[in-house]
Amino acid sequence: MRLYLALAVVLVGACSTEREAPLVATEVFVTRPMPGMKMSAAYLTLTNNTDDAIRITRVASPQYESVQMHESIVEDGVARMRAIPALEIPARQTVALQRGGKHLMLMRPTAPAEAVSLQFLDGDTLLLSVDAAFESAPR
Ligand SMILES: [Cu+2]
Repeated sequence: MRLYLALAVVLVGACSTEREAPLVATEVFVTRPMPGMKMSAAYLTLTNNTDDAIRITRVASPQYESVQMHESIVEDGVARMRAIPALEIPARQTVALQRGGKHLMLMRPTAPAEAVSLQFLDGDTLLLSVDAAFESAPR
């Protein structure tokens, strides 16, 4: 019985450590570049587990020359994207970056890669680093 309890504590401990990381990314994936295009989009869900808003002012990736935070908007009936200067995740909230909404634009790959590492920063402070796989088939 004692052993079971100890195991349960370890398991719960591992889970809550994961859950209690200040900023957590889930459902991360990167689109394969469209033919002839040197850009991909990245989608993910970001959860802020702290009591303060988290502000992402910059995203970087070693596999791309540039990463921009974008927002899809409809202007005069035309769908467009525009760069957003920062992404704020309110305290204890989740923000989804998804098709038709906010997303990351990965521009100009530096080398062929099968995985993409994304670094989320506030100024020069690294908030989170995640590895993402390309989605298996283009949609
Ligand atoms: Cu975009």
